[in-house]
Amino acid sequence: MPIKGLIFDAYGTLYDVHSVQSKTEQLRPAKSDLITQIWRLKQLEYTWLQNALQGYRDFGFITEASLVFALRAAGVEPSQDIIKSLLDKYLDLDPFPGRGGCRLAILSNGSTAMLSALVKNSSLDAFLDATISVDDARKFKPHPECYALVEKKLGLKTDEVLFVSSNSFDVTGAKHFGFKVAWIRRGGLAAPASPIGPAQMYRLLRANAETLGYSEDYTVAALTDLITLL
Ligand code: LAC
Repeated sequence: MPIKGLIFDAYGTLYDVHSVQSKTEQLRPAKSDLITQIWRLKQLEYTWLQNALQGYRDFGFITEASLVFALRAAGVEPSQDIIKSLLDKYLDLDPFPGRGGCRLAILSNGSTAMLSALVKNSSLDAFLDATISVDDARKFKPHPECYALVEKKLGLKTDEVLFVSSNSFDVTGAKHFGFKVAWIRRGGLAAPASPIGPAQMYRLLRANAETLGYSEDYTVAALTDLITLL
């Protein structure tokens, strides 16, 4: 089947979640890397925990709860000012460069409110046919009901979709669901120098391929390389 739709993950794929570091640097320079990395690790962990609990609280709640965890873990008092300033940055993350008759859409763990702010603030809304939030499934990726939203919302069959993500757990989930998958491999690490810091730890855990046997169909280095697949 020809590919009729390109469906993108948002956080980490179209938007750089680590761009919050510009704010953590301003607020707590000595703890900036630690807060930034723990925040994202814990945010995803909380989505999986919520799925396992079979309860749903949207990504805005998860993002704030994981931020409070990260601040406390880094020894920083989670004041309302710090929390607000960092959550505001989450609605205006830096987009990665590069975009590209396929339909283009986002399928993200982000809540409807978070995603509409994000695509508007980055002007990506003009390029997208749809921005699909897992809010409608009340589960987080990699739950199959999340990926099933693509057919419900866009009428695209599973084999008409190329799903694009830099998050290796999302590659596993999308492949398990049946999509063709392109993995954007951003900075995986094989043999880091020792000792390593929080950013290297993050890359070791999240930027290397998962080993559960659901391998991607294509690996690219950047969004701009996707054009070679179409
Ligand atoms: C998303 C998370 C997985 O955008 O980054 O869905």
